[in-house]
Amino acid sequence: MNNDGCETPIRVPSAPFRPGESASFEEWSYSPSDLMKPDPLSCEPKDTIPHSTGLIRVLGDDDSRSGDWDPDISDSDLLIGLEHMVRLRIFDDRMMKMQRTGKLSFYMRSLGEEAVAIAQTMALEEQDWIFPTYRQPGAQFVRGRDMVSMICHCIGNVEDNVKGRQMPVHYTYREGRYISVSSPVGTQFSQAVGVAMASAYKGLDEVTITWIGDGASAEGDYHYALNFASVFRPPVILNVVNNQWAISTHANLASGSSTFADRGLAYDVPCLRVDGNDFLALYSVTDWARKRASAGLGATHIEVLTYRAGAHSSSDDPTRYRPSDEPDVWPGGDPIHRLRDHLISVGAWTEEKHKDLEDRIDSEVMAAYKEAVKFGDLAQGPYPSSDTIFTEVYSDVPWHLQEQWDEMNRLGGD
Ligand SMILES: Cc1ncc(C[n+]2csc(CCOP(=O)(O)OP(=O)(O)O)c2C)c(N)n1
Ligand SMILES: [Mg+2]
Repeated sequence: MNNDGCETPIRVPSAPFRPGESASFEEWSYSPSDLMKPDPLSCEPKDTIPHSTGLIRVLGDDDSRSGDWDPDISDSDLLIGLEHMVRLRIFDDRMMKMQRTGKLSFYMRSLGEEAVAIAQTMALEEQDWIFPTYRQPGAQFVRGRDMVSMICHCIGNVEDNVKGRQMPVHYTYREGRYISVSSPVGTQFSQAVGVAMASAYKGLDEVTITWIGDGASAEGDYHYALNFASVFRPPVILNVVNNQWAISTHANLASGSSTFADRGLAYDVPCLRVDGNDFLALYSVTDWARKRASAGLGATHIEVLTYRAGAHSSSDDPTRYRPSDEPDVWPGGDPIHRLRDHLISVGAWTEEKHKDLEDRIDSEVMAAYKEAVKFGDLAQGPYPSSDTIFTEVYSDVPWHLQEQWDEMNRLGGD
């Protein structure tokens, strides 16, 4: 039977819960002590079979950190990570409000997924390349991007570093080796493998990290990337962020495998499945994968198990396709609360300090917005000059574009 109750010769998985139903997930039985950490320098792909079907965790349900995967990271660095996550959440909240009041044309939040890019980028070296999706803007905070410049991009004003050529949130940050987010989803995966191959060819200690969504991992780009990673063993970290949804399509339509992680085993690449709301576990698996990559042992394939707690984008209404209580019953909890509660439990943080941090960051975001609109707002501009349509792609503008450029000027383009 398919979803409509008709006999069908093919299996068409339906989402486990739809609006009006009550969502529930099985309690996670995975604990930090379940999985040992293999030596990254001698581990064979087949040694990671348990890691691709289980779940690597460090932060337990009692807020403590433990297990073989507990990484070498200090409380002071964890506090930096916590601050970046809080900054991203507040930035997202404010920008979404700007979108709702007509000050931005479009926006996408990372709600519930803040730990992913922030923990993983913190585990890298600064020369490493980042090939993100729109759900990893947090990596830019780790790499030091100024919030004013991010807002200028989202508005598309004269200070937008990509001059209005990209959708909002599809950032480019050259100084941070953060490669332009692609609107056609999935393209970054094979590009990342290519760049990693180039780094290896040049003999540089540069690792490339990339992410793809569960939905986009059903595309060919994902498999091309894995195949090249399997054959050439470049220094690349390939993450599939399984946040359960691809807009309104459930993750179960993107893969028939038991987990997203274990698909990489067929390509003879080590595979890890990690609790994506556990900052410490994310840091740990990325550090492990980087050590292998840097030692010339090739790619690691990681499923980041998480939940997209918000709407897909400002154009989406998830109450149309999933129960409204579903985000609340996700067993992975909230990544910010989990790290905050851990740091409080070891005496490195307090509720009061957390509240002060939120207030300080909220003021920071509002000050950044006021600064950004000095370079133009959505309604009034100024916007990048129309001449920039023709610049910065070719060093010598080809004749057919020059003709169009001249015509635009004749017709009175700005
Ligand atoms: C090649 C391509 N197909 C379709 C789209 C439209 N689209 C944009 S995002 C998206 C869902 C992606 O879901 P997923 O890969 O799970 O990432 P998530 O949004 O959950 O992070 C789709 C279908 C697109 N941008 N590019
Ligand atoms: Mg998804």
